[in-house]
Amino acid sequence: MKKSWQKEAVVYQIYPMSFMDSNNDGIGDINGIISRLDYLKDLGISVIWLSPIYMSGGADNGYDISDYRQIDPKFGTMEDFKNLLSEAHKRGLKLIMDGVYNHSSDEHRWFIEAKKSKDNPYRDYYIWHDGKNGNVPSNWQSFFSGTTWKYSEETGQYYLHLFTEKQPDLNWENPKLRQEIYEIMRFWMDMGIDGFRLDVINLIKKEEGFPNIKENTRSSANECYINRPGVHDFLQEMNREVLAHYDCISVGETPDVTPEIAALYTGEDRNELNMIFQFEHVNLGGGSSKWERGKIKPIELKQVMTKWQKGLEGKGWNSLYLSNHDQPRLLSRFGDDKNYPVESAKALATMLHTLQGTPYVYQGEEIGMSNPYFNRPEQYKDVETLNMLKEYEQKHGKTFEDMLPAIHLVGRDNARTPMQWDSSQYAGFSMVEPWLDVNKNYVSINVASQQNVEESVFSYYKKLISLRKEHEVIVYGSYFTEYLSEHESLYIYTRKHEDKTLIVIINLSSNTINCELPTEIKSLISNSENIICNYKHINLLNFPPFFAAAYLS
Ligand code: TEU
Ligand code: CA
Repeated sequence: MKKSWQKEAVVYQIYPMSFMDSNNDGIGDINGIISRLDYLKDLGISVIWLSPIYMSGGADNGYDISDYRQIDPKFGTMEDFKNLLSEAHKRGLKLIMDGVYNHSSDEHRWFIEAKKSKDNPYRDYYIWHDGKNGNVPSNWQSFFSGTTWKYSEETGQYYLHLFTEKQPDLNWENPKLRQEIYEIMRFWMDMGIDGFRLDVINLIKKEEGFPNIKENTRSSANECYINRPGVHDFLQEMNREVLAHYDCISVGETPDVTPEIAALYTGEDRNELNMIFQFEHVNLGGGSSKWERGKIKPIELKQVMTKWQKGLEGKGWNSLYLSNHDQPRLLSRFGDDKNYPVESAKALATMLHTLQGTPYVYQGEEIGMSNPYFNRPEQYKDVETLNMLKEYEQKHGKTFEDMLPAIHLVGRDNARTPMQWDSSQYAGFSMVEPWLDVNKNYVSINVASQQNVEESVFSYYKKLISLRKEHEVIVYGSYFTEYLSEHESLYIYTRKHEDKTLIVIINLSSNTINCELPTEIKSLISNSENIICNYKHINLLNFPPFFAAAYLS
């Protein structure tokens, strides 16, 4: 396997609106991020990924971009951004930006032009259709509720939007559009950024003729606009035109992929992307849609992680994440935020940092932030949640109260509450009331109370990140072998690199597990050093709730 800084990195995702507010308007900003760079340096991460800070229509918190080359004034100025970049680089931190190129904002100059007339030079930057039999062109459903087609009065045609109607899809079939995107990417790369996280990049190719989705299933959507074969031509072109010319990191966000498909996006000889975000583990919990999900069994999580470890081994590279700005807090989803918040935060972190792949830490998980469980409708801001509420009310007569359990479980606002820096009002995020309420638990769960405290979740993350720098086996270790794979909650695996073996044991449940370890593991451990553990005393017959330990031999 080729060695690279992309594989050795630990990436930290910043959601700028909620990270740090420097000018007290209640919204996080670039100068706020600069003021916290030393914190990130102390944590030990090597790459910062910034969710979008470009000029935006504000319909999807920045994922609806109205000018790809400007900074949204609510975050600061271009000068502030350049300053952030140089301050990050000064500290040896790399910085990557979000590239949102499947769609723009309807407030983008291109779209304002395009919708004017059918012969406007920008018309073909977007996807237009007359409709079929006096109706929408297809039965496709938006990720954010309702049809994906919006009728545009000016020209009597529909345009496609896989997300909100304020996010028209860009037409990648148009070579001029593709060149514009590559130029934008070069603009930022030439400024000195270190790469891109590419938003829903496996959706950019749509099936010709826009066939109807047969059933509302994933494989059916795959026949229309997800992972279409032609997407690889676009990505190889993007690689040739942009990525290959820089020493950069490229990570694609790709819903609905399998390891086989992921190998196509990330295979080293394929010249597409370094790595992708798959969704299988975050989509666990059953149900026909996101809002019908239930609890996740530890064994299901084990099985998915193992599937991806084995599936990409030698064929591609994993991105490892348990949360981001679209997911609930990992502690609340995979751990036990009521009874074992600290233990489960550490156990899950152990898994995140010791599987093969590049770990991504989402702001706040390193101090064990959990879902806020807001109970009032006005506390929710996310367009996905708000649209869902409208849809479920219209279609199924459901009220906010009816939907609250689902929102508590998977709503996106759960992860977007302001970063908890200290126990002062508004958690040290701002001096004024923030755009989204602070989680009430900030009084006890915050950075100030954890930095330099040995037992804290923060110190545990710091330790894991530093172990990655010390031991190559954590990065490059291969030959993932799982033990007791049928066990309902003990996750046990080893990884090998040269003459080193890493052994990891994690109890993914809130129960104490009595279990005799396999002989092979016992003998490996007997000749090894314990490099991290989230309990003071280790008893290898009796694993307390969310026990986690890693050994090196
Ligand atoms: O997310 C894409 C995506 O798949 C999400 O819509 C996901 O399915 C959903 O959030 C799960 O509930 C990306 C961005 O990460 C997200 O913030 C944007 O809203 C979306 O694309 C549109 O740009
Ligand atoms: Ca601000």
